[in-house]
Amino acid sequence: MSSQVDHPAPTDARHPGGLKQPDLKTRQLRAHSVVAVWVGLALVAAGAQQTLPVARWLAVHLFLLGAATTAVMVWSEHFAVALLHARRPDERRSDARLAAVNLAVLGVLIGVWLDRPVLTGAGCVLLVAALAAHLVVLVRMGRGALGGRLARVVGFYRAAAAALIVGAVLGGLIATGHAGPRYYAGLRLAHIHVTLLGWIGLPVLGTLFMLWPTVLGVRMTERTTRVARWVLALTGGGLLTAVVALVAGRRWPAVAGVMAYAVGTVLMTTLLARTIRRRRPVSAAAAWMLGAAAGWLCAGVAADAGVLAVRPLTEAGEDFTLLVPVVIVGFVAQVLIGALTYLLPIVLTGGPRERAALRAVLELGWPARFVALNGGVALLALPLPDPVGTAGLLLAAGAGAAFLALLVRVLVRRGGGAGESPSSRRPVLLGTAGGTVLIVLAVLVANSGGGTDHPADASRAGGNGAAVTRTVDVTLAGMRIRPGRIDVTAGTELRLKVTNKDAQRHDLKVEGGPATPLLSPGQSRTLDLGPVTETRTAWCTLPGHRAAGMTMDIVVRNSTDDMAGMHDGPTAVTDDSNPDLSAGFSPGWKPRDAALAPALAGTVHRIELHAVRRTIEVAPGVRQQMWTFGGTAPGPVLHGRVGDVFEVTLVNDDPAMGHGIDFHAGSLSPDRAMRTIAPGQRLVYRFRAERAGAWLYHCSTAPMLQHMGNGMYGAVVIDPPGLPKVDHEYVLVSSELYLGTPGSAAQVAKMRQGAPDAWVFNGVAAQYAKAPLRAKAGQRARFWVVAAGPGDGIAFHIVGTVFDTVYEEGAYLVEPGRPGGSQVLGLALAQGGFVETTFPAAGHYSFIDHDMRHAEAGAMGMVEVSK
Ligand SMILES: [Cu+2]
Repeated sequence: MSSQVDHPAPTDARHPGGLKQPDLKTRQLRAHSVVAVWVGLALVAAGAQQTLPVARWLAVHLFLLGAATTAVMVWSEHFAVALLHARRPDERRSDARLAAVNLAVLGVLIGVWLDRPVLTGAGCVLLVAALAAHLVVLVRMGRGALGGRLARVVGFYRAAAAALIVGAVLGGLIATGHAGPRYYAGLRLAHIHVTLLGWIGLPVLGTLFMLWPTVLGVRMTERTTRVARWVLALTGGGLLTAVVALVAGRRWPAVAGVMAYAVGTVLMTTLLARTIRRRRPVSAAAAWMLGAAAGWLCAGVAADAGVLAVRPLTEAGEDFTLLVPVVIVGFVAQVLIGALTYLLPIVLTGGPRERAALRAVLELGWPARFVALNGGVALLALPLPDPVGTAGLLLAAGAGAAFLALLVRVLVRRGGGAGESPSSRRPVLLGTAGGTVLIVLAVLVANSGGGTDHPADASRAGGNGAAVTRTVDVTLAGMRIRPGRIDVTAGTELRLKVTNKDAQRHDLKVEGGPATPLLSPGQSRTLDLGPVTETRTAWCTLPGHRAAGMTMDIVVRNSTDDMAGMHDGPTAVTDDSNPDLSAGFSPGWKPRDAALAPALAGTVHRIELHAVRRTIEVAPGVRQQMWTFGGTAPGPVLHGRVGDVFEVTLVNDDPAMGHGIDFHAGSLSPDRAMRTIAPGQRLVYRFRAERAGAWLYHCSTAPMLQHMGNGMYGAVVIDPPGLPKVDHEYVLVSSELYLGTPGSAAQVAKMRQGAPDAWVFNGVAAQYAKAPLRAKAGQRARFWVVAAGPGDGIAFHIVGTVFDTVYEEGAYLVEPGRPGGSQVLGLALAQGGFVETTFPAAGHYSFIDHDMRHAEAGAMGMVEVSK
């Protein structure tokens, strides 16, 4: 009978998969056990969605990379032998390849899980090697083999193996952080396409060519061989084009490639349709499901091409995830259910009567299940509001569960069947059980992730047309979440578009709400919070990151609040959370010149200082109202020599508050000179600088904690007699920075607790990290330092240097020509001094407060030393 040649696997129905050989059975059993283990782990990961940072990634990869890869490897080799009538490859080598693939997958999964790029990379390399070996076997098998009319189908398996090799390389680049933010989106899209449409899609497509006619109970049409060749060329070639284009970031060739793939699937579906004859199919249920599955693949791929055509590639990644339910549930899971419905009765029974009885059980209520499954997929795929999407999920899951129940019933009944050798059935039973779990998992995976994949459009939700939808861009970078606070009106439908702009990975978890997966650099994800009715926090779940400051507040205001709308806009700027020091300063921002201006000429210096409030950029992108002397915080540096007289006129230009001034450099009765003057008043403060040193001046009005904490301080530098000239002379006034409304309870509480938002040099956090001081190798530099507080002193240190001169509070502690050196200028509050050093070579020398709590929160800068 010629059909023996035409459709070898299914028509060789008593022994599909050649299960006659006992050793093969054992191997199949082993392989299926491995698949089942992967699936079980995937279920655990899918269930742990909200608690584990990479749970969703793990669930998807345990399912598709672990379980599906093992299954595809085993079955593609098996079917290839049958289709080509070739000799079975060496078993030990087959087992070795399979073991290598599983080991590789394990390495990749653990590597990503523990964030060990080396392990991930090694896993990818091993995976590529094992798949290359698999591909070589599939290619060699074709040589000299007799081949049948469906030998062409083996081409699909070869293309699939090549696809996974490409997918593994791309995935490896992404997972090990080699993609880089610029190419990230394109590489990720290419990775998803090549694995889903190539590794999973192509073998299923190929297998359909032989499964379909047998399900219908007809001979395949004459044109099958030709069509198979065309379909392979279109899908394989199209996919290759799309992947190359996506990697290169070129949209239109990618669209063309996906369109070609779509045309290939349509061509195949057309062939399936032409094969339909008037006679009753062997299994109408299986036929309908396989047909619908092919339809979903066509629809999914066409929609994918549409998404790529209208959306920038950087955003298409999010939309593509919407197609996952279509491909995994509509196509893969449905093919699986259809195939099992047809194959199981053939596999499990001996005679036609028994077979018909069993088929009747498996087809029980199939029209309803068919409608539920496909209706569910449709609801999941369409951009419908959430209740409808959930209904779709329940429908699809219900259909899967119903089939599972029927399977269990069949398997339990068959378990006690007479005339059957239980051991010969075991592999099949296990494979079947694995397959059904796959279906359930597919539904789970496709829709897990805290609703982030669901296209629920919040603005369309419910009948409440008044609901406001707001999308806020949230960035993760430099141990900060920005904005640090989002103010919303109660009931606002809030969406967070979370982007990781850091070099390391982060995620974002909303209290009692959804969480993003662990985001690699450049990756972004949208969290749909739905209507927000109470204040919540959000944070990065990685160990220590929350404590380091990666938190965000979502603050709900009543809609009647007259503040409503004040913070609306894409980036509601925080006013009281720790600044993001990795961010850039606003355009036009200038650092405060740290160079010490020459001493004032003459011996009497008349200076007018205005007490005035100013809003200043005190940290990257953070503006804060400061109370200042002369419009800057710290106020101007007064530089003179011993014996100079300073006549400072303080003018209080503050609209509402009294201020005074206290110069530590002078010695005089405080009563009149340091009195508080009312707004609009003037005060002359006259002192003679009788001793050298770096002195503090500050506001003398109570509460001084607040006046100083809000910026009212400065330095007076009086050169010691005979001070040698140096190449560079800098002044750095250290202080704390307290954000928030000046004088507010919250801000003052931070001052009292000694919990500043930042520590700063010359008033601005990290300013000399962004705008380094400059020097040349071998040059000598002097750093004057004054500790203004109001709460913390300083341990001033310059990384990579030794101080050969230390002048602390009026005396030399260390001088050149003596053996001792110094590493730190330690100043208690209100103390001052200077250090000198010579930069030994070109390089970047950080200067810091060696109290690392201070350094890491802004008290750091850089001296860039050139040759
Ligand atoms: Cu004051």
